[in-house]
Amino acid sequence: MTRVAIIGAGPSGMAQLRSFQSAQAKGINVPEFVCFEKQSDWGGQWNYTWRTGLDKNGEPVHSSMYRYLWSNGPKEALEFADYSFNEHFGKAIGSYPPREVLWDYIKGRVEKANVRQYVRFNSAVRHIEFNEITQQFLVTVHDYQQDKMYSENFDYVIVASGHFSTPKVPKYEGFEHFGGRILHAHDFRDALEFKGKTVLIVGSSYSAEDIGSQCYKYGAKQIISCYRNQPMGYNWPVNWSERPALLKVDQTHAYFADGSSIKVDAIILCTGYLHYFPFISEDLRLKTDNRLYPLGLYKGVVWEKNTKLFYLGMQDQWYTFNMFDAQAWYVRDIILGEILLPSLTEMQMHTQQWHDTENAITEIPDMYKFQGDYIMELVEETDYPTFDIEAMRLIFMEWKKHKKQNIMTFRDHIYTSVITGTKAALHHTCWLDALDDSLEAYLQDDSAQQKKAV
Ligand code: FAD
Ligand code: NA7
Repeated sequence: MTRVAIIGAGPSGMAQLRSFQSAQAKGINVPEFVCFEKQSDWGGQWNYTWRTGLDKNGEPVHSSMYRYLWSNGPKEALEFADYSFNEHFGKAIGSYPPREVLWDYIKGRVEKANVRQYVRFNSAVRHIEFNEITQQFLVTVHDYQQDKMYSENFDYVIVASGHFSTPKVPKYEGFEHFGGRILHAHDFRDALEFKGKTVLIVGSSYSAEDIGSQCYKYGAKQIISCYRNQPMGYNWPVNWSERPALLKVDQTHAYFADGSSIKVDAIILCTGYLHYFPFISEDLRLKTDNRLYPLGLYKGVVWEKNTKLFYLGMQDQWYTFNMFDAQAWYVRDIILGEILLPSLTEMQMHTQQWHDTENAITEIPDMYKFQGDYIMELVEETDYPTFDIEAMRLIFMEWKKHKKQNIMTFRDHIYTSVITGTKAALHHTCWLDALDDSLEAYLQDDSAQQKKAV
């Protein structure tokens, strides 16, 4: 029987499981699929751990998420087309749920689909190589439950191991002598650690914006963020300022490209992540920076030089869960023989065109359009329920506008679901005041609290 290995049970791997199960439910014969997950539960980044460094098995800790993390984009732009928020929660909720609430939602769909049985947990994939003679992959796994290594053959491999876990760590003069804590965003867990402190944030993208906002919300004395290219440029609170590039530090101070310096207590490097796949043989390994259309992947998923290998979720992400779905359904249909691939040259030309189009983008809103168009190109080729991507693009435009208006209140806005037409409910507490972000606190009866509109 044809065998498919899925590496990782984060949202991308879970989408792949659901895609096979949905075909099965329609009476279609699907291959045997096995998902290997190195953690003891599914959810990938959304499966929070307080640990940093190594996990209980000695594997690098995967999740970079932290306490009090709320969705950084509207949930209406990431909703599954086949499993709505309404279906899961049975009522309208706010548009920017905390991590635990989104984790619950992702799990709800795959629990309903009953696909947990296909996941081998505590199983870290150690090595994947392709045998030209048998035309199969040999996948070597460390099963931590039995503490044994074993290898199995598969006809297809789908890599869904994520790319926001291996920190990109720049080096600055003086780091060895700095008297405070230096950490990468990957190891940031609890903003309360920085209460009353002056924090330097290096970087100007999502982690910088959100970790700085966390520190502000939980009582940091002062925040300085610095950029090497573009400032984030929001209307920051009075105790948050942006400076140009960091040049060096000494035991107490940070020095910037504009000649200024300031005493800081801690430095958080929000400098991004590496696409890192040490478990894949060199010839099959994706090498890319964090971008919307990496080279080497036809339709963003097919490894052009060996079309039995696929990568899911390797793009920089405006869209997330519904993009992973579009990819998973598309990959499934290639494996099922429903979609036929063109020649290598045609695939490469197609990829190059999209890659060049991405390179020509100068405005952020064009990125929403670009990724939306990409998703629709995949959706149209499968039976994944189609949805109004243009309506989602408009939600992103609103989101951007709200962030510009006030970076500390954008999460208090609500949107209408593109999937169900349901308007989100105003959350009972403003984001800045909502210090308890547990599932229970978030879903508690709204009438007990005073609603505050923006
Ligand atoms: P991951 O979630 O990274 O899952 C990959 C899985 O593969 C993990 O479970 C991991 O344990 C497993 N794995 C890795 N290597 C191996 C191996 N060798 N063997 C076996 N298993 C392995 N997205 C949003 O939509 N909204 C947000 O608000 C948001 N906030 C974010 C905040 C942070 C700090 C980060 C880092 C990301 C955020 N994201 C957000 C993006 C997030 O990456 C995606 O939502 C999503 O988790 C990606 O899913 P994935 O399955 O591709 O990868
Ligand atoms: P991103 O989005 O890849 O951004 C990385 C940031 O780090 C970006 O601003 C970079 O600046 C900056 N960077 C990278 N290297 C350096 C050095 N050497 N010095 C200074 N600044 C540097 O990663 P994030 O962690 O913000 O976001 C990843 C995901 O996590 C995202 O999907 C979110 O949802 C959460 P540049 O712009 O290149 O000048």
